[in-house]
Amino acid sequence: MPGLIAPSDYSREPPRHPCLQVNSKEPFNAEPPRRALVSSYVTSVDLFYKRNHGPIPIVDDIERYRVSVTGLVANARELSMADIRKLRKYNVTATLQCAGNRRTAMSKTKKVRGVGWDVSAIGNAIWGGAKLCDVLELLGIPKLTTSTPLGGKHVEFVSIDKCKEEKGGPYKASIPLIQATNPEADVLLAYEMNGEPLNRDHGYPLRVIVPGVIGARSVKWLDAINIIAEECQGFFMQKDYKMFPPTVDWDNINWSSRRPQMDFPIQCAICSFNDIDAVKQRKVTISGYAASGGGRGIERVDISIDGGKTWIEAQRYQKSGLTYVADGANSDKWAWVFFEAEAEIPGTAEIVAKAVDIAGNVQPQTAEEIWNLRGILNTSWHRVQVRLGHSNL
Ligand SMILES: Nc1nc2c(c(=O)[nH]1)N[C@H]1C(S)=C(S)[C@@H](COP(=O)(O)O)O[C@H]1N2
Ligand SMILES: [Mo]
Repeated sequence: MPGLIAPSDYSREPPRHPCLQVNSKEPFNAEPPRRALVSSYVTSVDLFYKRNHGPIPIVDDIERYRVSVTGLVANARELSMADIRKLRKYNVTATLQCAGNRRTAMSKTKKVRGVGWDVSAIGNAIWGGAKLCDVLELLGIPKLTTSTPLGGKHVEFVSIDKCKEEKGGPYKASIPLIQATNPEADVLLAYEMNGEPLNRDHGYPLRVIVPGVIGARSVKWLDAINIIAEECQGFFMQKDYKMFPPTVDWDNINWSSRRPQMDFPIQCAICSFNDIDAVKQRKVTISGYAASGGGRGIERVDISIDGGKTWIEAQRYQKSGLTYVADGANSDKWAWVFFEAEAEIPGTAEIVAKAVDIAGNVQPQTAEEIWNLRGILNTSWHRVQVRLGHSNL
């Protein structure tokens, strides 16, 4: 596609914030420190985790940039940024979470393959752009369409970055057409993040945002949108980002036996402490984030200071001064919820957090029971060991 180019090496990467903890340099994968993550409900672009599979693409001429929309539709089109900006603009506050969030902790049970992440491969931003359903309507696909007359049932997003896993080909993923054409699903073609044009790391000039779904489906640096009959056959849909049971290992894996992961499950993490930490006073404030997929709100966050024997309920909030109500008119449906609780700890304490969503889904107790070879979706109870004493660890 003219206007957008994909370098084949890492000599032209964008500048990045020095606070980021870098988990892999090439491709660049990094997350902010825990405490910084929960310092703001809307994550700053600089600190937002960066998850890449190749060198960052470059826009050489935004005027020439087009995204092609083709496939099983009567009238294919090429859309410029001006065409997309002409459509009604929506600002959707949505949390993006990598399926690999908390992978490092899962590896402690038994080694998993993949980039290691602490608890910060997640962030919450205000994404500005056009709704995908409005873009598809330009092509004559009505709202809430399951299948086009030509048999299109999925919408594939294709990028231009060069990914090793795709043997140098681009990153791609798809979602069902019914979700793409549902205005309530809020799937965006986003050109802004927190009121600014997207930066290179996050998909400039145009990316997909699929709220409530693992980050892997929110394709950055969009080159083409294809209406297709079957779900995308790319590596990241078929040979990655699938959840297997603990019995499956690299010698007996059958990738086609599982569906690609879409919604993320209920998750929460404590961000006010490291996994092993020290405090100067008995009285502590325990805070962090909770999020669930599919737009499910957070019903409850439970905190224990005795390893899970007894529990107290944490307070939840999205905006200060406004009580968070799951499914409430003032709540951001697709966004994380912060929690906070105060407690007095004895000399040493295992502090635990677990969240419950509005469907009553709860987090599993241990990583063992959900261990999977790719180390995705570690949503086990988050435990930190805290002792009274000096904090120079
Ligand atoms: N083109 C492209 N899109 C991509 C990726 C990628 O490597 N290339 N990574 C995906 C994954 S796995 C995640 S978690 C999110 C991360 O988005 P972010 O870097 O803006 O946080 O982008 C997704 N979209
Ligand atoms: Mo991811």
